[in-house]
Amino acid sequence: QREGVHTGTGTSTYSGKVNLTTTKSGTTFQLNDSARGGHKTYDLNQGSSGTGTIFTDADDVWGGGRQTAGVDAHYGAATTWDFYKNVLGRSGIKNDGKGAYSRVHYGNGYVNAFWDDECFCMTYGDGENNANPLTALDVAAHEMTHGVTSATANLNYSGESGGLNEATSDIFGTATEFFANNSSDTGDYLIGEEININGDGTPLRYMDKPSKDGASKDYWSSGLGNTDVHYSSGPANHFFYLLAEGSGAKTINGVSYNSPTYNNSKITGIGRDKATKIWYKALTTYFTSTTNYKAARAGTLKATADLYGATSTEYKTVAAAWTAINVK
Ligand code: ASN
Ligand code: ZN
Ligand code: CA
Repeated sequence: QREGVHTGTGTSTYSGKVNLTTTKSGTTFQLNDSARGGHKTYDLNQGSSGTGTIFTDADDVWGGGRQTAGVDAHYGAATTWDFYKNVLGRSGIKNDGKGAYSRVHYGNGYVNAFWDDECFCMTYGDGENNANPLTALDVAAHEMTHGVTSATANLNYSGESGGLNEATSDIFGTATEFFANNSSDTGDYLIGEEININGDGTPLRYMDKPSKDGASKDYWSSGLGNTDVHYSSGPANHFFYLLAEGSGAKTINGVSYNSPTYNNSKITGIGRDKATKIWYKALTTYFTSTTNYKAARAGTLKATADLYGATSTEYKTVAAAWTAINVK
C-alpha cells in the first residue's frame, strides 16, 4: 500500500460488504480517499449546514450505527470515480484529479439527496423516519454526475435542457451501477430501486418506459419543457434504454423490461458500453447550456460519427432511437 492510503472494509446498507479507501491520521482512520483525489465523507449528524465531522474509526472496519450511511456514500463516490476513470477516461468531476466530498445524515427525515456546485459536494438525507438513507449507488452516481454536467455542458436546469441534465445523471448513475457489478445491488434500468422512496418497494424512475412512474413522459412533445426536469428527463432516459438494449421485452439481471416506441419501430440495441460512450462524448463535446432535445439528437449523431463513423450501425441506431421517442 502507498503511504497514507489504506484499504478498509465496510458493511453498507445497500451494497453489502465493500472495500473503502481510507487515510490514517495519527492513530485513527478517516473516510478520506487519497487514491481518488482526497474525496472525504462527513457526518452532518442531522444538521443542515457546514461539513459536520469527518468519519473516523479505530480499526478501519466500518459500519453499524451512524457509520453505515457513510460507508454507502464513500463507496458510491469511489465507484463513480472509478466508472468515470476506467470507462470514460475522466479523472474526477472536473477532470483535474481532485476529489469532492459527501455529507450524510442531513436534516431530519429528509427524503432527498443533492449535488451543490457552491460547496462542490453531495449531500444525503436519511429518508422518511430516518429509516432509508438516500445513499444507494445509483443515487450517489446520479448526484456526482450533476457535478460532471456542471463542469462540462452545464445544461441549464430548466426547460428541455433541464430534462437532459437530469437524464444525464440517470444515464451515468445507471451505467455506474452496471459497472460496479455489485451482487447486493445488481445493474438495472431503474432509478432508486434500493431506497424504498415510495414506501411500497417501487423505484423512483424507469428508463425502459418512464411513464410507469405516473408522471414522466415516454416521448418528446412540444410542451415537454414545461414539465419538472425529473419528468422531462423521461424521453432521454427512454432514448438511452432503446439505444443500449433495443425495443420490446427483455430481462436483464432478473428484471423484466418492455420498451415501447412512438412509431412502433423495432430497435436492436448497440449495448450499454457504446451507448454510454456516445452520450459522454456528446455531453463533453457538443452539448451546451441551451441544448434541447433536437440539438441533443444532432450532438449525439456527431459524437457517434466521431466514434464509429457516419455509415455505421451505431449511427443508424442513434437516429432510429431518437425517432422512436419522437425527436426527428
Ligand atoms: N435529488 C434531486 C436531483 O438530483 C435533487 C433535485 O431535485 N435537484 O435531481
Ligand atoms: Zn438530479
Ligand atoms: Ca438502479
